[in-house]
Amino acid sequence: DFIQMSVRKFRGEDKEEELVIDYVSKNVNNMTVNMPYQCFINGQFINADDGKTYDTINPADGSIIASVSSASLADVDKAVAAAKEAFENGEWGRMNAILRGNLMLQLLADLMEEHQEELATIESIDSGAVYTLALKTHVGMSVQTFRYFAGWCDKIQGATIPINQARPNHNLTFTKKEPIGVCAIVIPWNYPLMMLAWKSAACLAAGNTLVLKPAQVTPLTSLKFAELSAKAGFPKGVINILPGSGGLVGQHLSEHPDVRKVGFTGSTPTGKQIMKSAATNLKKVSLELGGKSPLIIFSDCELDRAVKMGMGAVYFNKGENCIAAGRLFVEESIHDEFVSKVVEEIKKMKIGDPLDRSTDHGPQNHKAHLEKLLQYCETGLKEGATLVCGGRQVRRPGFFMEPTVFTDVEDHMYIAQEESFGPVMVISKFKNGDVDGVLRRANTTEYGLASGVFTKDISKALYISEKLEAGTVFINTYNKTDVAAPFGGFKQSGFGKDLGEEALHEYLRTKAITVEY
Ligand code: TAP
Repeated sequence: DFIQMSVRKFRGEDKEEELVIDYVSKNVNNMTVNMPYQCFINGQFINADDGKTYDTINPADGSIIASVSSASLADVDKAVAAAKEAFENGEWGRMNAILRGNLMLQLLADLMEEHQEELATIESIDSGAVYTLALKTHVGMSVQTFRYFAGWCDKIQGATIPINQARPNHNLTFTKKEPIGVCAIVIPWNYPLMMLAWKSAACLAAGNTLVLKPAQVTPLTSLKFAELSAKAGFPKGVINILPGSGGLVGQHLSEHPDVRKVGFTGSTPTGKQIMKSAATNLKKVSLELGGKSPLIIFSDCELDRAVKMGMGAVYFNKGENCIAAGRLFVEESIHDEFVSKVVEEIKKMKIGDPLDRSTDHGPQNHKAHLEKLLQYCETGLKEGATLVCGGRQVRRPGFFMEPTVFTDVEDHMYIAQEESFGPVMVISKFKNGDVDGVLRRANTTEYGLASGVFTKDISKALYISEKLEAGTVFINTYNKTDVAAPFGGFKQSGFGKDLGEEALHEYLRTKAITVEY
């Protein structure tokens, strides 16, 4: 309450404008969820300038959840202008860093936590994530991310640097870390709220303002977040959310002369396009792109753990996981046992309604993605890989896909090289003891997001971790992502980190100030 009072005092009660929200409400998951569906610009929910809308679909049954505003180019211009005004002349820039931190930590993160069931339910119906995972990961880690970055707000410091003196005078140089200005954030559909949190929390902690475009197919938790941010007390214009098309809204944001930074997560081809667009005014970019992360399993591992973790590495969030293990290399001597254990475990997985607490595996995010995955499996079969199980759509309404396993996957095959972004385990054998051979194969990819190794031999594990060309290496674990650890890829998986202290610096610029006395 003290913080709320401080924010109100700082902003001046008279400046409070009433927040008018038109909701789409639904009774689902034993609760009522209230979902804003309009663009959020300059602290207000408004229809798109040209009145356009589109439907967002529940992948569990194909039903329409809500008709959402589809932002136009005029809306992008309005949102960028609001973010620029808020950055240059608004209360945000004058707010003490400690108050900014408290706003993120107590008011926003606490409010998100208070609404965690509602957020997780919306995330589940919009993205197909199973509710239990949505609550723990999609929403839980988003809250943690805001708390983590809130702690950085008042710890952003420069350095004092002894430079050559202009004798007989003295000189001193000091550096200041400044926010960059208006940032655009463009995110994908696999973890809609968490991708928002990873980028926005670092961006706001650094003191910037932002315009965010969620993926068209999953706009609802971003808009709910906009509501909570306004209720938490964020000044108008600091956070703007524009649902709409990538080719239009995303492209215009990337080209916009008043946007100084783009934070992007998505596919490698779109990342390249964004880099080209950003060249218009040489904006700073950070790109978290596709992956085909290798997971190497040696015969000297703890096999049951490797099976469990290996399955999580592939099937977590129905495979719609950027760091998913895109290819498993299993040492010949344990290959058949590993595969049969995986198949046994798959039989125990419960596929069904994502809101059911006992469900392990929900629907794929949207129809076009499911169709792409089925095509991917067709290609694998045509190329001569062995389909051990799965490969088909599940016979029930919605966009469900069977957990799939391919073996005998050879290096030249499409499924060995390209990511599926779905529940498809791609297994290749390697010769017993051939450490350098498997390393070479694991690195023969233009991607370099994550990787993993299972072995009890610590020297071998560290040697492998040194040689793998990937931004993240997991040893005897997988998917162990943490808000404090930098996350991001090498090579064509992009550059610039999310999370950890490094992410903060993606949203700061350094000014060097020199005095003579
Ligand atoms: P994309 O097609 O690249 O879409 C990502 C976002 O970019 C969407 O919001 C999209 O809008 C927008 N976009 C499309 N064209 C654009 C353009 N010309 N300019 C600006 N923005 C544009 O990726 P996707 O298929 O949604 O997501 C899956 C991919 O993301 C996978 O490759 C996956 O590996 C990667 N991913 C990577 C990570 C990390 S951390 N490296 C995390 C998650 C996902 P629409 O809504 O219109 O499509």
